[in-house]
Amino acid sequence: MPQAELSAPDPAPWSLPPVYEVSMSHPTYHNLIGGQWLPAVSGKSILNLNPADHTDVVGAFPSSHAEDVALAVAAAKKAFASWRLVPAPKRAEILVRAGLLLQQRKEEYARQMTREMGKVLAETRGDVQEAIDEAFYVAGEGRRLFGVTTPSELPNKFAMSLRMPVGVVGLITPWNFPMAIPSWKLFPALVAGNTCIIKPATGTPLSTYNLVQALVDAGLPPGVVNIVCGSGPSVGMPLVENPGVRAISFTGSSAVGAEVAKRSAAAFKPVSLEMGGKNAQIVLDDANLELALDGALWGGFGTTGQRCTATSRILLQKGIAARFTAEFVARVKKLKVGSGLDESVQVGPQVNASQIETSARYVAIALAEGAKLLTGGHALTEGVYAHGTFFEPTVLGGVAPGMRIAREEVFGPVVSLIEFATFEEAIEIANSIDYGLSTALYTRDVNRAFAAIRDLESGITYINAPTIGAEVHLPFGGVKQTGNGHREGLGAIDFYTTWKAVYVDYSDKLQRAQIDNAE
Ligand code: UN1
Repeated sequence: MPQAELSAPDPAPWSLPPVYEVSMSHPTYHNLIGGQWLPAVSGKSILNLNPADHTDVVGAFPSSHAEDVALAVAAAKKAFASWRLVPAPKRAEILVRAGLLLQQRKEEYARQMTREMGKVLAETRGDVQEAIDEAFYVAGEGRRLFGVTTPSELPNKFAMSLRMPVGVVGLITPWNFPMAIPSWKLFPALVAGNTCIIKPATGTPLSTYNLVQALVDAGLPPGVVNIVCGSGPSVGMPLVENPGVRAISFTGSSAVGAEVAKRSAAAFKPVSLEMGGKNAQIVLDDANLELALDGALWGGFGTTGQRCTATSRILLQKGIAARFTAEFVARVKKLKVGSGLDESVQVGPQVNASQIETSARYVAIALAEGAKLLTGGHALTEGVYAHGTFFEPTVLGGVAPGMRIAREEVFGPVVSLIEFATFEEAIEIANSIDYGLSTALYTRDVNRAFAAIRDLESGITYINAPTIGAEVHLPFGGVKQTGNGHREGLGAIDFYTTWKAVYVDYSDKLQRAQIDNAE
């Protein structure tokens, strides 16, 4: 049995920079397995392209398969034997140091993230900041992994419950928050004593490398975090099905989430799923309209509409609907679309061509259903847009709650306007979908605000603030088909630990629970 390490590990003498070789003028990155940067067994790689300019190759990343996953699982298992014995406050110190390193590297990492993912610099700085916030928040958990003590029913017997690590955990993360979301999963998993294999989104792995590099430089021992890059079917599913992986945390689409859940269930493996949204912002007649417009613009078109929490339905009460619509459309028309590296741009590209196709397809579906195109609706393909995947900020009016455009997730810069008469009707429309991630209500009526907090079926509700903008230390997740009941942020530790009940009998005789207790 390995001994517990009493001091934090030395800063990573084993670490190599992830840039392994340069070919065709772009860097080639390898998997991180057991502290070594290894090429995929297949020898193949996947190019990471700048969505604002596909001639700009960010790097080549390994195209891995089940055999790479198996190597990573073996490394993570080996590392677990000693990592679980490192005192949690010491594990937490590594997170603090990683957070400090991320602060130093924030600008560099934000620029790299804009290059690989597309969102504007202000937002990629926010994404790195979210990982910094998560590091400092979760580091506090190192001294707060509280268990519970309770009186035993028998004399001279002590009872307590402890949080134990789960073991090797598999983390599958999306492209829209390529550093923040990996940090939501990695940091609580690590502080709780687990070892991890992370599969970053196929199109945006570099930001996950940067996050893990900060951990490595902060002193994380080899094998505690392993990165395996590749597609969902070739890496994600083998990770889910590998018997050495004890739990899976997944953020992504509902279709893939359903498959992950099915395969995890077959192995009785705990799985945390965070999936889609069709988030509504409700604007009542008494709302501060300026504030509601600012919120709708940011919630709808921030991150080019590519957040799970993005505002995709705006529910307008009849008294303000015409004014709001006119003003909103005028503001949307003025949004500057372009490369996120240009500080004056407000809306970056969509992440890839398939997302553009989805946006275009949903506009066509909406128009066929009878919605009206108020602005936008097309891919931008000319001039400065020629080499990227850009889509016009789009507003659809006259949308009825039953239409597909009002019920299905688009994950692009496409916002639907729906009118309603009464507050009760607004709540009903907001709740009439299969998803339940985020909702927002704009009103000055405190009574309605509290009724909405109670009645809106969503994991997150904002009053007089947009549907995006969750902070790391509150629970993040949704109800209905958005998730399966787990939460990131507050509550994540519950997923990455398992309870152990402990009984210490100091009576020096056999005491039978339930039986001797009855006397
Ligand atoms: C997402 O919506 O995909 O709450 C993640 C927010 C961010 C995280 C969003 N902090 O908007």
